[in-house]
Amino acid sequence: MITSPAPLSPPKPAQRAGTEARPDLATRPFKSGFIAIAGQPNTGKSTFLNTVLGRKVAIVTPKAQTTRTRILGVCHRPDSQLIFLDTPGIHRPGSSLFNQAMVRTAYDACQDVNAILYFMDAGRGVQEADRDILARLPQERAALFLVMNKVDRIEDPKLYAHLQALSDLPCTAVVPLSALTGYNVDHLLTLLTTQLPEGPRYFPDDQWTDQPEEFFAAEVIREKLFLNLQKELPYSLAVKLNTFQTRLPLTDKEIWDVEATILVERESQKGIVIGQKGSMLKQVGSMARMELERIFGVKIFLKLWVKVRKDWGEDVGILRALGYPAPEERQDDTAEDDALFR
Ligand SMILES: Nc1nc2c(ncn2[C@@H]2O[C@H](COP(=O)(O)OP(=O)(O)OP(=O)(O)O)[C@@H](O)[C@H]2O)c(=O)[nH]1
Ligand SMILES: [Mg+2]
Repeated sequence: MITSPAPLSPPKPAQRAGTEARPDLATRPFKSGFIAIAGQPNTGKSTFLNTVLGRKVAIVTPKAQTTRTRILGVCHRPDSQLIFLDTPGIHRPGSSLFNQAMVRTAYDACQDVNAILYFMDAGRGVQEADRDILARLPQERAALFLVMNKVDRIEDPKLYAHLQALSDLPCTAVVPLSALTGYNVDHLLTLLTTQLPEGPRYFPDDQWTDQPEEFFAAEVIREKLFLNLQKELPYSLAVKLNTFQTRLPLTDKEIWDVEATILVERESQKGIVIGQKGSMLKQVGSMARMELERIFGVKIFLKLWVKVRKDWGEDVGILRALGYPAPEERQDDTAEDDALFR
């Protein structure tokens, strides 16, 4: 009989889920470990995580700097458990406290992991910025995989040139990949497993993230704002969940009340987010509600409010309340972070 092992305790080989049809797996050591997914913004890190897990745990948009926090995703395989840490894209943060904290979050996630997947966009190739960032990663402690993602977008000769440009960089492997089509994803997972130590199942079989549902709901609303709003506006907004509860009494179909506040930095932005006669807010709300209903399998009543919170990105208290990275105090290392791309 297959039983679910308790979290954090190494399962006995005979109890591993999915091993009954493969006796060889029952005798192989179980492997597990942590893998950071890092890279410049928009290189497909979150798309990769969702593809590997076969479900959405991280929001994805065509805009850079979509991911703002470290997002943990657990990939359960018969012989291994791969715990991925998706990270904010590493960019030049300038003087913004929030952006500095995001970049620091990405570097911090690369400490104390077994492997780092460094993502690049095949449409852009290898950039000086990639070399600068790679030089700052703790490569001596973790296996480094250089991932050339979005290869579905380029012709082979261009890909060969990109791979050639990586040949002088020390790493465990260079992997051309398409997170969107799934090309080479299984191969990368197999390579990764060879780099992991024997270890326990850190998470039970039915857990694939450590993100609370509330946080994910706020992220989905933010994704729809990113998709619908133009230019710089998405970077000026944040979503704070006020209410996330089951409506009582329970009916046949569960109903959740979800209320969220969209924070913007200026009064003029508030008008754009609300739109003509509320049209933008309605569109965003309806897209978010449909997706949340599909994911959670419940009926959702969603209310959205818009509030101006000038410079919320500079306010440590607000950043913390939003669940975003926030430093203890303003760090005077702008010059160092600015140097990332030089
Ligand atoms: N053609 C193609 N597009 C991809 C691939 N992977 C990701 N994309 C697209 O690239 C864009 C950015 O993807 P994300 O997964 O949000 O990228 P990210 O690296 O997480 O971005 P940040 O969170 O901003 O750092 C989206 O429009 C994706 O659909 C791929 O393999 N092929
Ligand atoms: Mg992302």
